[in-house]
Amino acid sequence: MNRPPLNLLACAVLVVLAACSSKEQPAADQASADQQTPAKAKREYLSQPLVSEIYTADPSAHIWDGKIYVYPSHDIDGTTPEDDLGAHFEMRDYRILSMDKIGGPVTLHPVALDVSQVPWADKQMWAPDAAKKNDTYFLYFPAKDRQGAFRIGVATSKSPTGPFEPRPEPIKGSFSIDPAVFTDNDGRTYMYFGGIWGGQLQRNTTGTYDPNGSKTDLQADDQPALTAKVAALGDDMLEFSEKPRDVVILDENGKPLLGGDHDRRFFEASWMHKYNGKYYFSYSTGDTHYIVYAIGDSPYGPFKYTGRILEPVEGWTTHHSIVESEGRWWLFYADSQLSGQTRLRNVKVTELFYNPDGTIKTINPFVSP
Ligand code: FUB
Repeated sequence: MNRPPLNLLACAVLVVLAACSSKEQPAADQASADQQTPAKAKREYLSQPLVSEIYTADPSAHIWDGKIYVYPSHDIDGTTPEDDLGAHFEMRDYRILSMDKIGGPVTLHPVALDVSQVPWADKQMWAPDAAKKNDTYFLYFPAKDRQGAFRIGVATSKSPTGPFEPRPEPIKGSFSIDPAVFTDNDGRTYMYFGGIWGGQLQRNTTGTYDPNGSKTDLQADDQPALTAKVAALGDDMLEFSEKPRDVVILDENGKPLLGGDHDRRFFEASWMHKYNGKYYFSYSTGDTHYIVYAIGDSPYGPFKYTGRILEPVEGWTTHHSIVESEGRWWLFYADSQLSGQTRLRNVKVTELFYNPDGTIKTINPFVSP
């Protein structure tokens, strides 16, 4: 029997392959995928990871004695499957980054605090922040206790890069995640904190952690949204000096943002900075992936929702901090550029610009084509 010519065989194989692939993907999806793939492949990141030796996220930046210190989470490649409550963020320790100037070499310091050193903490050392008072540095960090409730702990050191010595108990009256500590010009220090869903704010509405409380905020779309908390710290920087109160974020009509307003309502990742005498409270909208901000006249608020700082990055989460260095403003943030995986992030920095009216120019984490 005559064999068919090779080019005919090749054509037949191609036809079969094409038929198989069109069975896996509907034609419309295939067309849109074809349109998206080249664009996605061409996407260029606005900035590059600060370090690639380890995975880092949640960068809280501070400038002390002319040097820039970044306090990030240290992401690890754990085995827990991804869920809506962030069980896959299994971090166990903190390592600090420092640099003399933005754009210069970055030093990755050794472990500053490990979960095994913290008597009350069980797991999930999430987004930290730091503060300095006199000659002491304070590291504030959330972790789950043995009941599975997030609390916020504090550890001290004489060096900004640690090692830090943890207090034996969490801060009294603390709950939830993502502490961000801000010292005002009058020397008073405030902690902003909280996060919904995995951050458990919706399980702390009565003042006591309810392990059976709701997993999300999705049941209360027409109610004022759950929001961040703020409390002043005492002179020793180790405890709250008052009961935490709500960080109220108002819409354009002076009404609190509603739970259903997912593009604007608070989710997690509080930060506070001051610009031209105004207080800028910024945060992540979580499931819609924006970093947004609201402006107020007092560190307690209320704050008026003003706009977006950062459009969605690659990956599910981002988390930020804003600092001024040598007269320029910088946004530290994180994405998943190095790994392509939500649980393994890397911190970055880019310049942030204000408009003459004090609003912030929205940043696209990708270079526009
Ligand atoms: O890194 C764990 C959690 O993911 C943080 O606490 C949140 O802000 C989000 O970045």
